[in-house]
Amino acid sequence: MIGGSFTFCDRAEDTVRWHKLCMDRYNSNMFNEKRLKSSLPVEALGEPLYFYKTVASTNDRAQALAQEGAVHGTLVVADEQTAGRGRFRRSWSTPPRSALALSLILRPEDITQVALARMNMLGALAVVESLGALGLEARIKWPNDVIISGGKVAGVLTEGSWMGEDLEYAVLGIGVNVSPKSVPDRRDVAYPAACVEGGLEGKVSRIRLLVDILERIGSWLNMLDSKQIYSAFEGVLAFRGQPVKISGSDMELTGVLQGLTPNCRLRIALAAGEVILLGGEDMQIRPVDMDRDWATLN
Ligand code: BT5
Repeated sequence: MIGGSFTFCDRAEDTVRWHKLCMDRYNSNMFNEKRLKSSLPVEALGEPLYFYKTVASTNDRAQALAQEGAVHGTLVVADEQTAGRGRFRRSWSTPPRSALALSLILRPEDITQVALARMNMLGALAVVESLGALGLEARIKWPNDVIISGGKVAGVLTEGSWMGEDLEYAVLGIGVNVSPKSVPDRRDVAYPAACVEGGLEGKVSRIRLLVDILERIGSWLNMLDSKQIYSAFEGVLAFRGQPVKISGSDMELTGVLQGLTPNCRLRIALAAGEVILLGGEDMQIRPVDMDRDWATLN
């Protein structure tokens, strides 16, 4: 028996492969419903918990649950998504054993359209703060991406269901690339992608990261209408003070990113000195000199 396994690991590459297999198994075992449940709820979020090994999209699952009446704080988590979504039906990849995919059902009282836009930024802010606590400098690439020096490490998708003027519920979906296995090929993504572990030494506990993100969402949630949250967003806004190129379906312009308005629109100073506000549509923002500025984030 011992001789057999010794023979298996005789070649260096076999030993490496075997070690990787064990680490993968170890990490996937660490990310399970029982362990996650024992750390929840936090700040009234994460209960009930719906945990899936594989699901099409946690946002779709959460929407279905919300329509059936799921309460505020309900959390949907999956180890793998087979049809994860970004904005405007773009796809979001979540391979197994490597990433976080979560969707929170929120039913805050007296929510406004502005607060919904802020909720989206709040998801990104919570990830930025959690990564900061791990020692990673992250920024929000407006309106819903989290970037670190290597590229996009997380994306947020907030969807609301309205009854006239009233918000019935919001689903706040967050995807985070944790281990290198989660990083899509450069040819498959619009921006370079990165992962949390790529900027750190050692492994990151997906459960601890998830719980920390929830805690931060929970502690900001009843401050959605506050000035503090708006300054927190601006404080971590990527490319602030830099020339950026903004492109939408039928426009493209270049200007200096000054900051945000309280309802999370962009303030852009054009070359002629005029300041315009942009937001609400499918827009892409990137530094004018993408190659030079990408690594600096600020
Ligand atoms: C987003 O959209 O970035 C929002 C992603 C939200 C995903 C979460 S996961 C949990 C929940 N359930 C869901 O079904 N969705 C949410 P957007 O800004 O539209 O960016 C989408 C683009 O990001 C794609 O077109 C790709 O270019 C790129 N992309 C896809 N997967 C990626 C990944 N894992 N890492 C980095 N970039 C990715």
